[in-house]
Amino acid sequence: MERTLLLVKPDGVQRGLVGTIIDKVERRGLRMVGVKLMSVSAHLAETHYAIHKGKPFYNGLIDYITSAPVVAIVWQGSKAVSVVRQVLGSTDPTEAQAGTVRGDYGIDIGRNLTHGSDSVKNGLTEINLWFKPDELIEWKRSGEEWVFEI
Ligand code: D4T
Repeated sequence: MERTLLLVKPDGVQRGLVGTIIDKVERRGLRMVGVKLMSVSAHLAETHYAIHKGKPFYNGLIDYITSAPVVAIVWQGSKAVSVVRQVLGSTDPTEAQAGTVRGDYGIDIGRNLTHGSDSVKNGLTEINLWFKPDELIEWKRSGEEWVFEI
C-alpha cells in the first residue's frame, strides 16, 4: 500500500482548518500512520523545497513554512498519493475545484494551506525527511474491506 506526506501549512493551522483537512482524508478512507504538530526549521524547509531554490517565490515559501507550526501527517492506503492530491486540489487555489481543500478555503498560491507528495517515490523521501521510523505506527483500520477491494 502507498504512503504519502500531507502537511497542513501555517495558514491551515492558524485558520483552524486542521480538523477539516484531516476529516476529508480520513472519510475518504485512508489510514493515518503518523501525525505531529511541529515547528519547521530553516534547514528542514530548505531541504524539503530544495527543488525550488532560486525561483522567485522561494524565499517567500521558506518564510511562510517556517512562520508558525505545521501539522505533518503520513497517510497510507491504496492510491494514497493521488487521493490526497485530489482532496487538496490544484496548487493554485484559483484553479482548484470547489470541494477540494484549496478550492474551498484558499485564494493565494502563496497561502495554499497544504502540501501533498506528488509521487510514491517523493512521498517516501519526504516521509523519511519529516518523520523518524518510530514515529510511524503500523496498524489496521477496522472496516477497510468496505473501502478497498483487497
Ligand atoms: P506544495 O508543496 O504546496 O504541495 O505544492 P505542489 O507540490 O502542489 O506545487 P509545487 O511543488 O509546484 O510548489 C511548491 C509550493 O510553492 C508555492 N508556489 C509555487 C508559489 O508560492 N508560487 C508559485 O508560482 C509556485 C509555482 C506553492 C507551493
